Order: sequence, then structure tokens, then C-alpha cells
Amino acid sequence: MPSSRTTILVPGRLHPRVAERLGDRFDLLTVANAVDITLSDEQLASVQGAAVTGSFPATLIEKLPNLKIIANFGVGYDGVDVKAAVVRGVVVSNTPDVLNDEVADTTIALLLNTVRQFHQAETYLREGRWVKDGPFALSPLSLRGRHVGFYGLGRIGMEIAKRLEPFKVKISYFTRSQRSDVDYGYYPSLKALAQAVDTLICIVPKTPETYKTVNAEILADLGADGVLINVGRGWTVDEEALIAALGEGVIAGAGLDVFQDEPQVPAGLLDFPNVSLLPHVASASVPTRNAMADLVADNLISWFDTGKAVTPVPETPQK
Ligand code: A2R
Repeated sequence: MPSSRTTILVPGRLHPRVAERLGDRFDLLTVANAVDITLSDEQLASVQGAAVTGSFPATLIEKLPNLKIIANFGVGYDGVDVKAAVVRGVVVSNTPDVLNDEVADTTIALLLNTVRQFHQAETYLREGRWVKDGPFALSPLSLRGRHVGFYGLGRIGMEIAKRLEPFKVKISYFTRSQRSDVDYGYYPSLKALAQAVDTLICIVPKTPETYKTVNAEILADLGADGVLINVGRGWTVDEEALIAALGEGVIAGAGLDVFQDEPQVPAGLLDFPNVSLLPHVASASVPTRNAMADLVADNLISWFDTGKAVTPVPETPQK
């Protein structure tokens, strides 16, 4: 006999805490991924919600006639075809704010790691080279005296900027709309910002407008002392241009937590001593991922209790 409980589709991997929170009151229908779906028509018709990490394409939305809400794990929801959801009147939710502090902390660590080469210094110690070869070489770069530009100054960017203030660096930014609540220098284009600063922190979403916008020209504008930090999406940076710029000394270093084709990282990036690379871990602590998982569950529970998600994305507003 079919269950009277609401069915939530889970395509691919999902933080276990989401399933724990939802299991009591929903039927979870787990499938291997969002593309190769081999469910019966009856099963597809039973799905009213989805909990997703990563991809939720239009082809899947089309297969689910009774879908009401897609709850995305993560603040970036570029894996969900929001346009298709809007057409169908499906609400999409994400997990904003609960990860701001963790991502901001990681960004400061990545920036310091990049300019001061602490990752290499630690490896040097662990390999016994301090004893054998003497002190670790002075880092060519420093955070001292830097002018840091933000490409994106939203929820996460603001937390990074606030953390940078006591580091006594100058802070500027480019966003499409100027903020009225900060004194940082505003530049009306990425080019103008890159020309003004020597350190660029990217924390913009993956949208058609941000694709490979950090290109050869922007890197050249950043200059020979330039440091690029990307904690938004790999999509935003032209990785080939970045590798060329690092190889030719067009910029001085880079710190990356995100890549175009994760988990693949271009081999060309691995060889540079002036680059710090992380495997997309900016929000990846147990407490922060638990908070994100709770917000995914809260969105689904709230939707089916009250008809409203807790944190719907702007494209799918609620009355
Ligand atoms: O442009 P504005 O005024 O909407 O400012 C947003 C900025 N932004 C852009 N800036 C320049 N050119 C664009 N085409 C563009 N599109 C967006 O990025 C805003 O300052 C910032 C995004 O802030 P939030 O929406 O608050 O996002 P949050 O939570 O800071 O996360 C940013 C991204 C996520 O989408 C994930 O991809 C990644 O960080 O975790």
C-alpha cells in the first residue's frame, strides 16, 4: 500500500544529518544521481520535494509532476536549474548565512597561506629540512601594505572584509550595485578594481555574467605584486590564463579553494611554489556543515508545514 507520507527525492550524495532530520516524517527516495533516473511513473508522481547537493537539471524537474520545493545544500545553487523551477512554480531554497563565518575564516587563512607560504614552511619542518638545511626561506610576499579588492561583497564577502580590517589593509570592492553601508572604496567595474588593487578576493556566484571574468587582462591589471584569492566558484577564473600569468610573473601568487572542473585541478597549478590550493573546504567543518544540513531540513519541514520555505532564493520569492 502506498505511504501517506510526503516523498522527498535525494539524487546522489547528501549530508547524513539531513536524512536523520527528515526520516521521521518523510519518505526519502534516494537515487544514484540526478540524470540516470529509473523510477516508475508512480514513484516520480509521488515526489513533492527534493534535497540536493550539486545538480538538479531541468530534465529532472520535468519528470516530477508534483514537485513543490528543491532544497539545495549550499549557498551557491548554480547546480539547480532555477529557470525551469520558476516556470513550474517550484520553490528553490539554499543555505545562506550559516556558513559565512566559516568561509570567511578559511579565506583569511588561505590569503595568509598564499602570501606567507605557511603550507610550504610546515612541509619543510615535517621533512626535517629545518635541522638539515637551516631556516626556511623568507617569504617574498607579505600582507603588509596590501590593497585588497573584493569581487563580490555580499553576505560572505562582508564577513571576510570585516575580518581583514584589523589586518590594517586598504579595502575596496566591485559589485553591480554600490553598498550604502560601507566606507570601502567602490569601483564600478572589475577592470577598474583590478587596476587599483594588488590583491583580489573573488566571492561572487556562478552566473552567466561571472564566467571567466578573471581573465588575462584582469590578471595583468592586478600587476606583478598581484595575488588572486578565489573562494566563490572556479567558473569565475580563466584557469589557463591564470597558469600563464603565474608562469610569466604577471602576478605574484594565488590561493584557490574552488576550481572549474572539481575535483580535477589543472596539473599546471600544482607546480607553482607561490600558489596555495585547497579542495573546496571553505565551509567544510563538522559544525558548519551540520548547520547547513539543518537549514536544508528546516526548509523542507517548513514548506510542508506552512507553505513557506525558510530561505527561498530570490528568483523564487514567496508571497
Ligand atoms: O552585484 P551585486 O550588487 O548583486 O553584488 C553581489 C555580487 N555579484 C556581482 N558582482 C559583480 N558582478 C556580478 N555579475 C555579480 N553577481 C553578483 O556578489 C554580492 O555582493 C555578491 C554575492 O553576495 P550574496 O548573494 O550575499 O552571496 P554570498 O552568500 O556572499 O555567497 C557568494 C557565493 C555563492 O554564490 C557561492 O557560489 C559561493 O559564494 O559560496
